[in-house]
Amino acid sequence: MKEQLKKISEDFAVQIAEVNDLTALDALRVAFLGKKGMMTAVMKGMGQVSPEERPVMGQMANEVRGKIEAGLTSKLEELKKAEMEAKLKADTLDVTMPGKVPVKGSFHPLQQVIEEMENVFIGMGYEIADGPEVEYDYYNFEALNLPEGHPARDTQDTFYISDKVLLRTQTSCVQIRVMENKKPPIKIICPGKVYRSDNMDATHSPIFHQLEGLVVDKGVTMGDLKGTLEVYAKAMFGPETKIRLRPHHFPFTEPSAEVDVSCWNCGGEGCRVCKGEGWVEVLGCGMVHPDVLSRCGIDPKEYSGFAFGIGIERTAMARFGVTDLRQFFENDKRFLDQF
Ligand code: 2NM
Repeated sequence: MKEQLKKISEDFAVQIAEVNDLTALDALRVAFLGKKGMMTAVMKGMGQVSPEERPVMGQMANEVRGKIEAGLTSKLEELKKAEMEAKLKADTLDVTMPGKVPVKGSFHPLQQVIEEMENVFIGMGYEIADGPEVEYDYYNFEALNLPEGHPARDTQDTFYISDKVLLRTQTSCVQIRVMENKKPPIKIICPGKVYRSDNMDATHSPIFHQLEGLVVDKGVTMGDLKGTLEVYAKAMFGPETKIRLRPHHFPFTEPSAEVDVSCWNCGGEGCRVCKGEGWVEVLGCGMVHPDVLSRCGIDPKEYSGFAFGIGIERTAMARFGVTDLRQFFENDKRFLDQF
């Protein structure tokens, strides 16, 4: 038995040295200390040992078992430590590596122009109103003095959803809805998308953007309109900018006018931007037609109002020197990155 224990002890010393993972370690534990393991077999033979020798053998067996247990424990710790070290090494953070610079986006040039315009009018006390892009024929045309068969409807041919439902051709429908629902004073701007069944070219698009303004109160005059547009023009095109109103016709305003600003490029001398004119047309406006007011439940004898409509694309083309409107809709990053 003594020989047997000595052999077990030596075998264990050799085999534990070769273990280098947890599975092998467990297999070794089972082989030496398990129920069917070598130590158990030795202990079973203890009954055959003479009573004198038994305490000596017992002590020796305990020593061998203790040595095996200690060997297994220290190997386990060694393996765990190695595993942790490997993990730490793999997770190393190199703080000297160059950082990743996040790609910073920017607002679309049309959105930039819309926000600039909004800020000018917010500064004059206007509120922003919006409404549906899919509209009733009534709000888009009829309420604005454009009954069925009116020749001006041809210049605003749009996309019909049904007989009475269409894609709005201007944002004026939002203003009609506001006038129907709110008593004056009214002081609003309506920026948004509008639709016309035009073919795409350098100056036309079936989808474009407008910002329309509306003021209704007691005693609102054409002078108020002109002063308002002067503030707008100076803010958008520079403090030296002059404006001029040319008589025009819109069915929903009377009188109506088209508005030119002195050329921001040459100051009025005449250049490529203003095509030698010294002036550039930037918007349409007028005093809200009394029939439009009364149709919305506003008494034209008590109240008057002015309105104006500004084309966003056109203003953005002027502002950024863009000559082809299609570039705003193509989403070519090389174009957009310039703004
Ligand atoms: C323009 C030109 C002139 C306009 C009129 C109205 C409303 F709803 F009050 F009648 N909203 N917008 C108007 C007037 C729009 O765009 C060139």
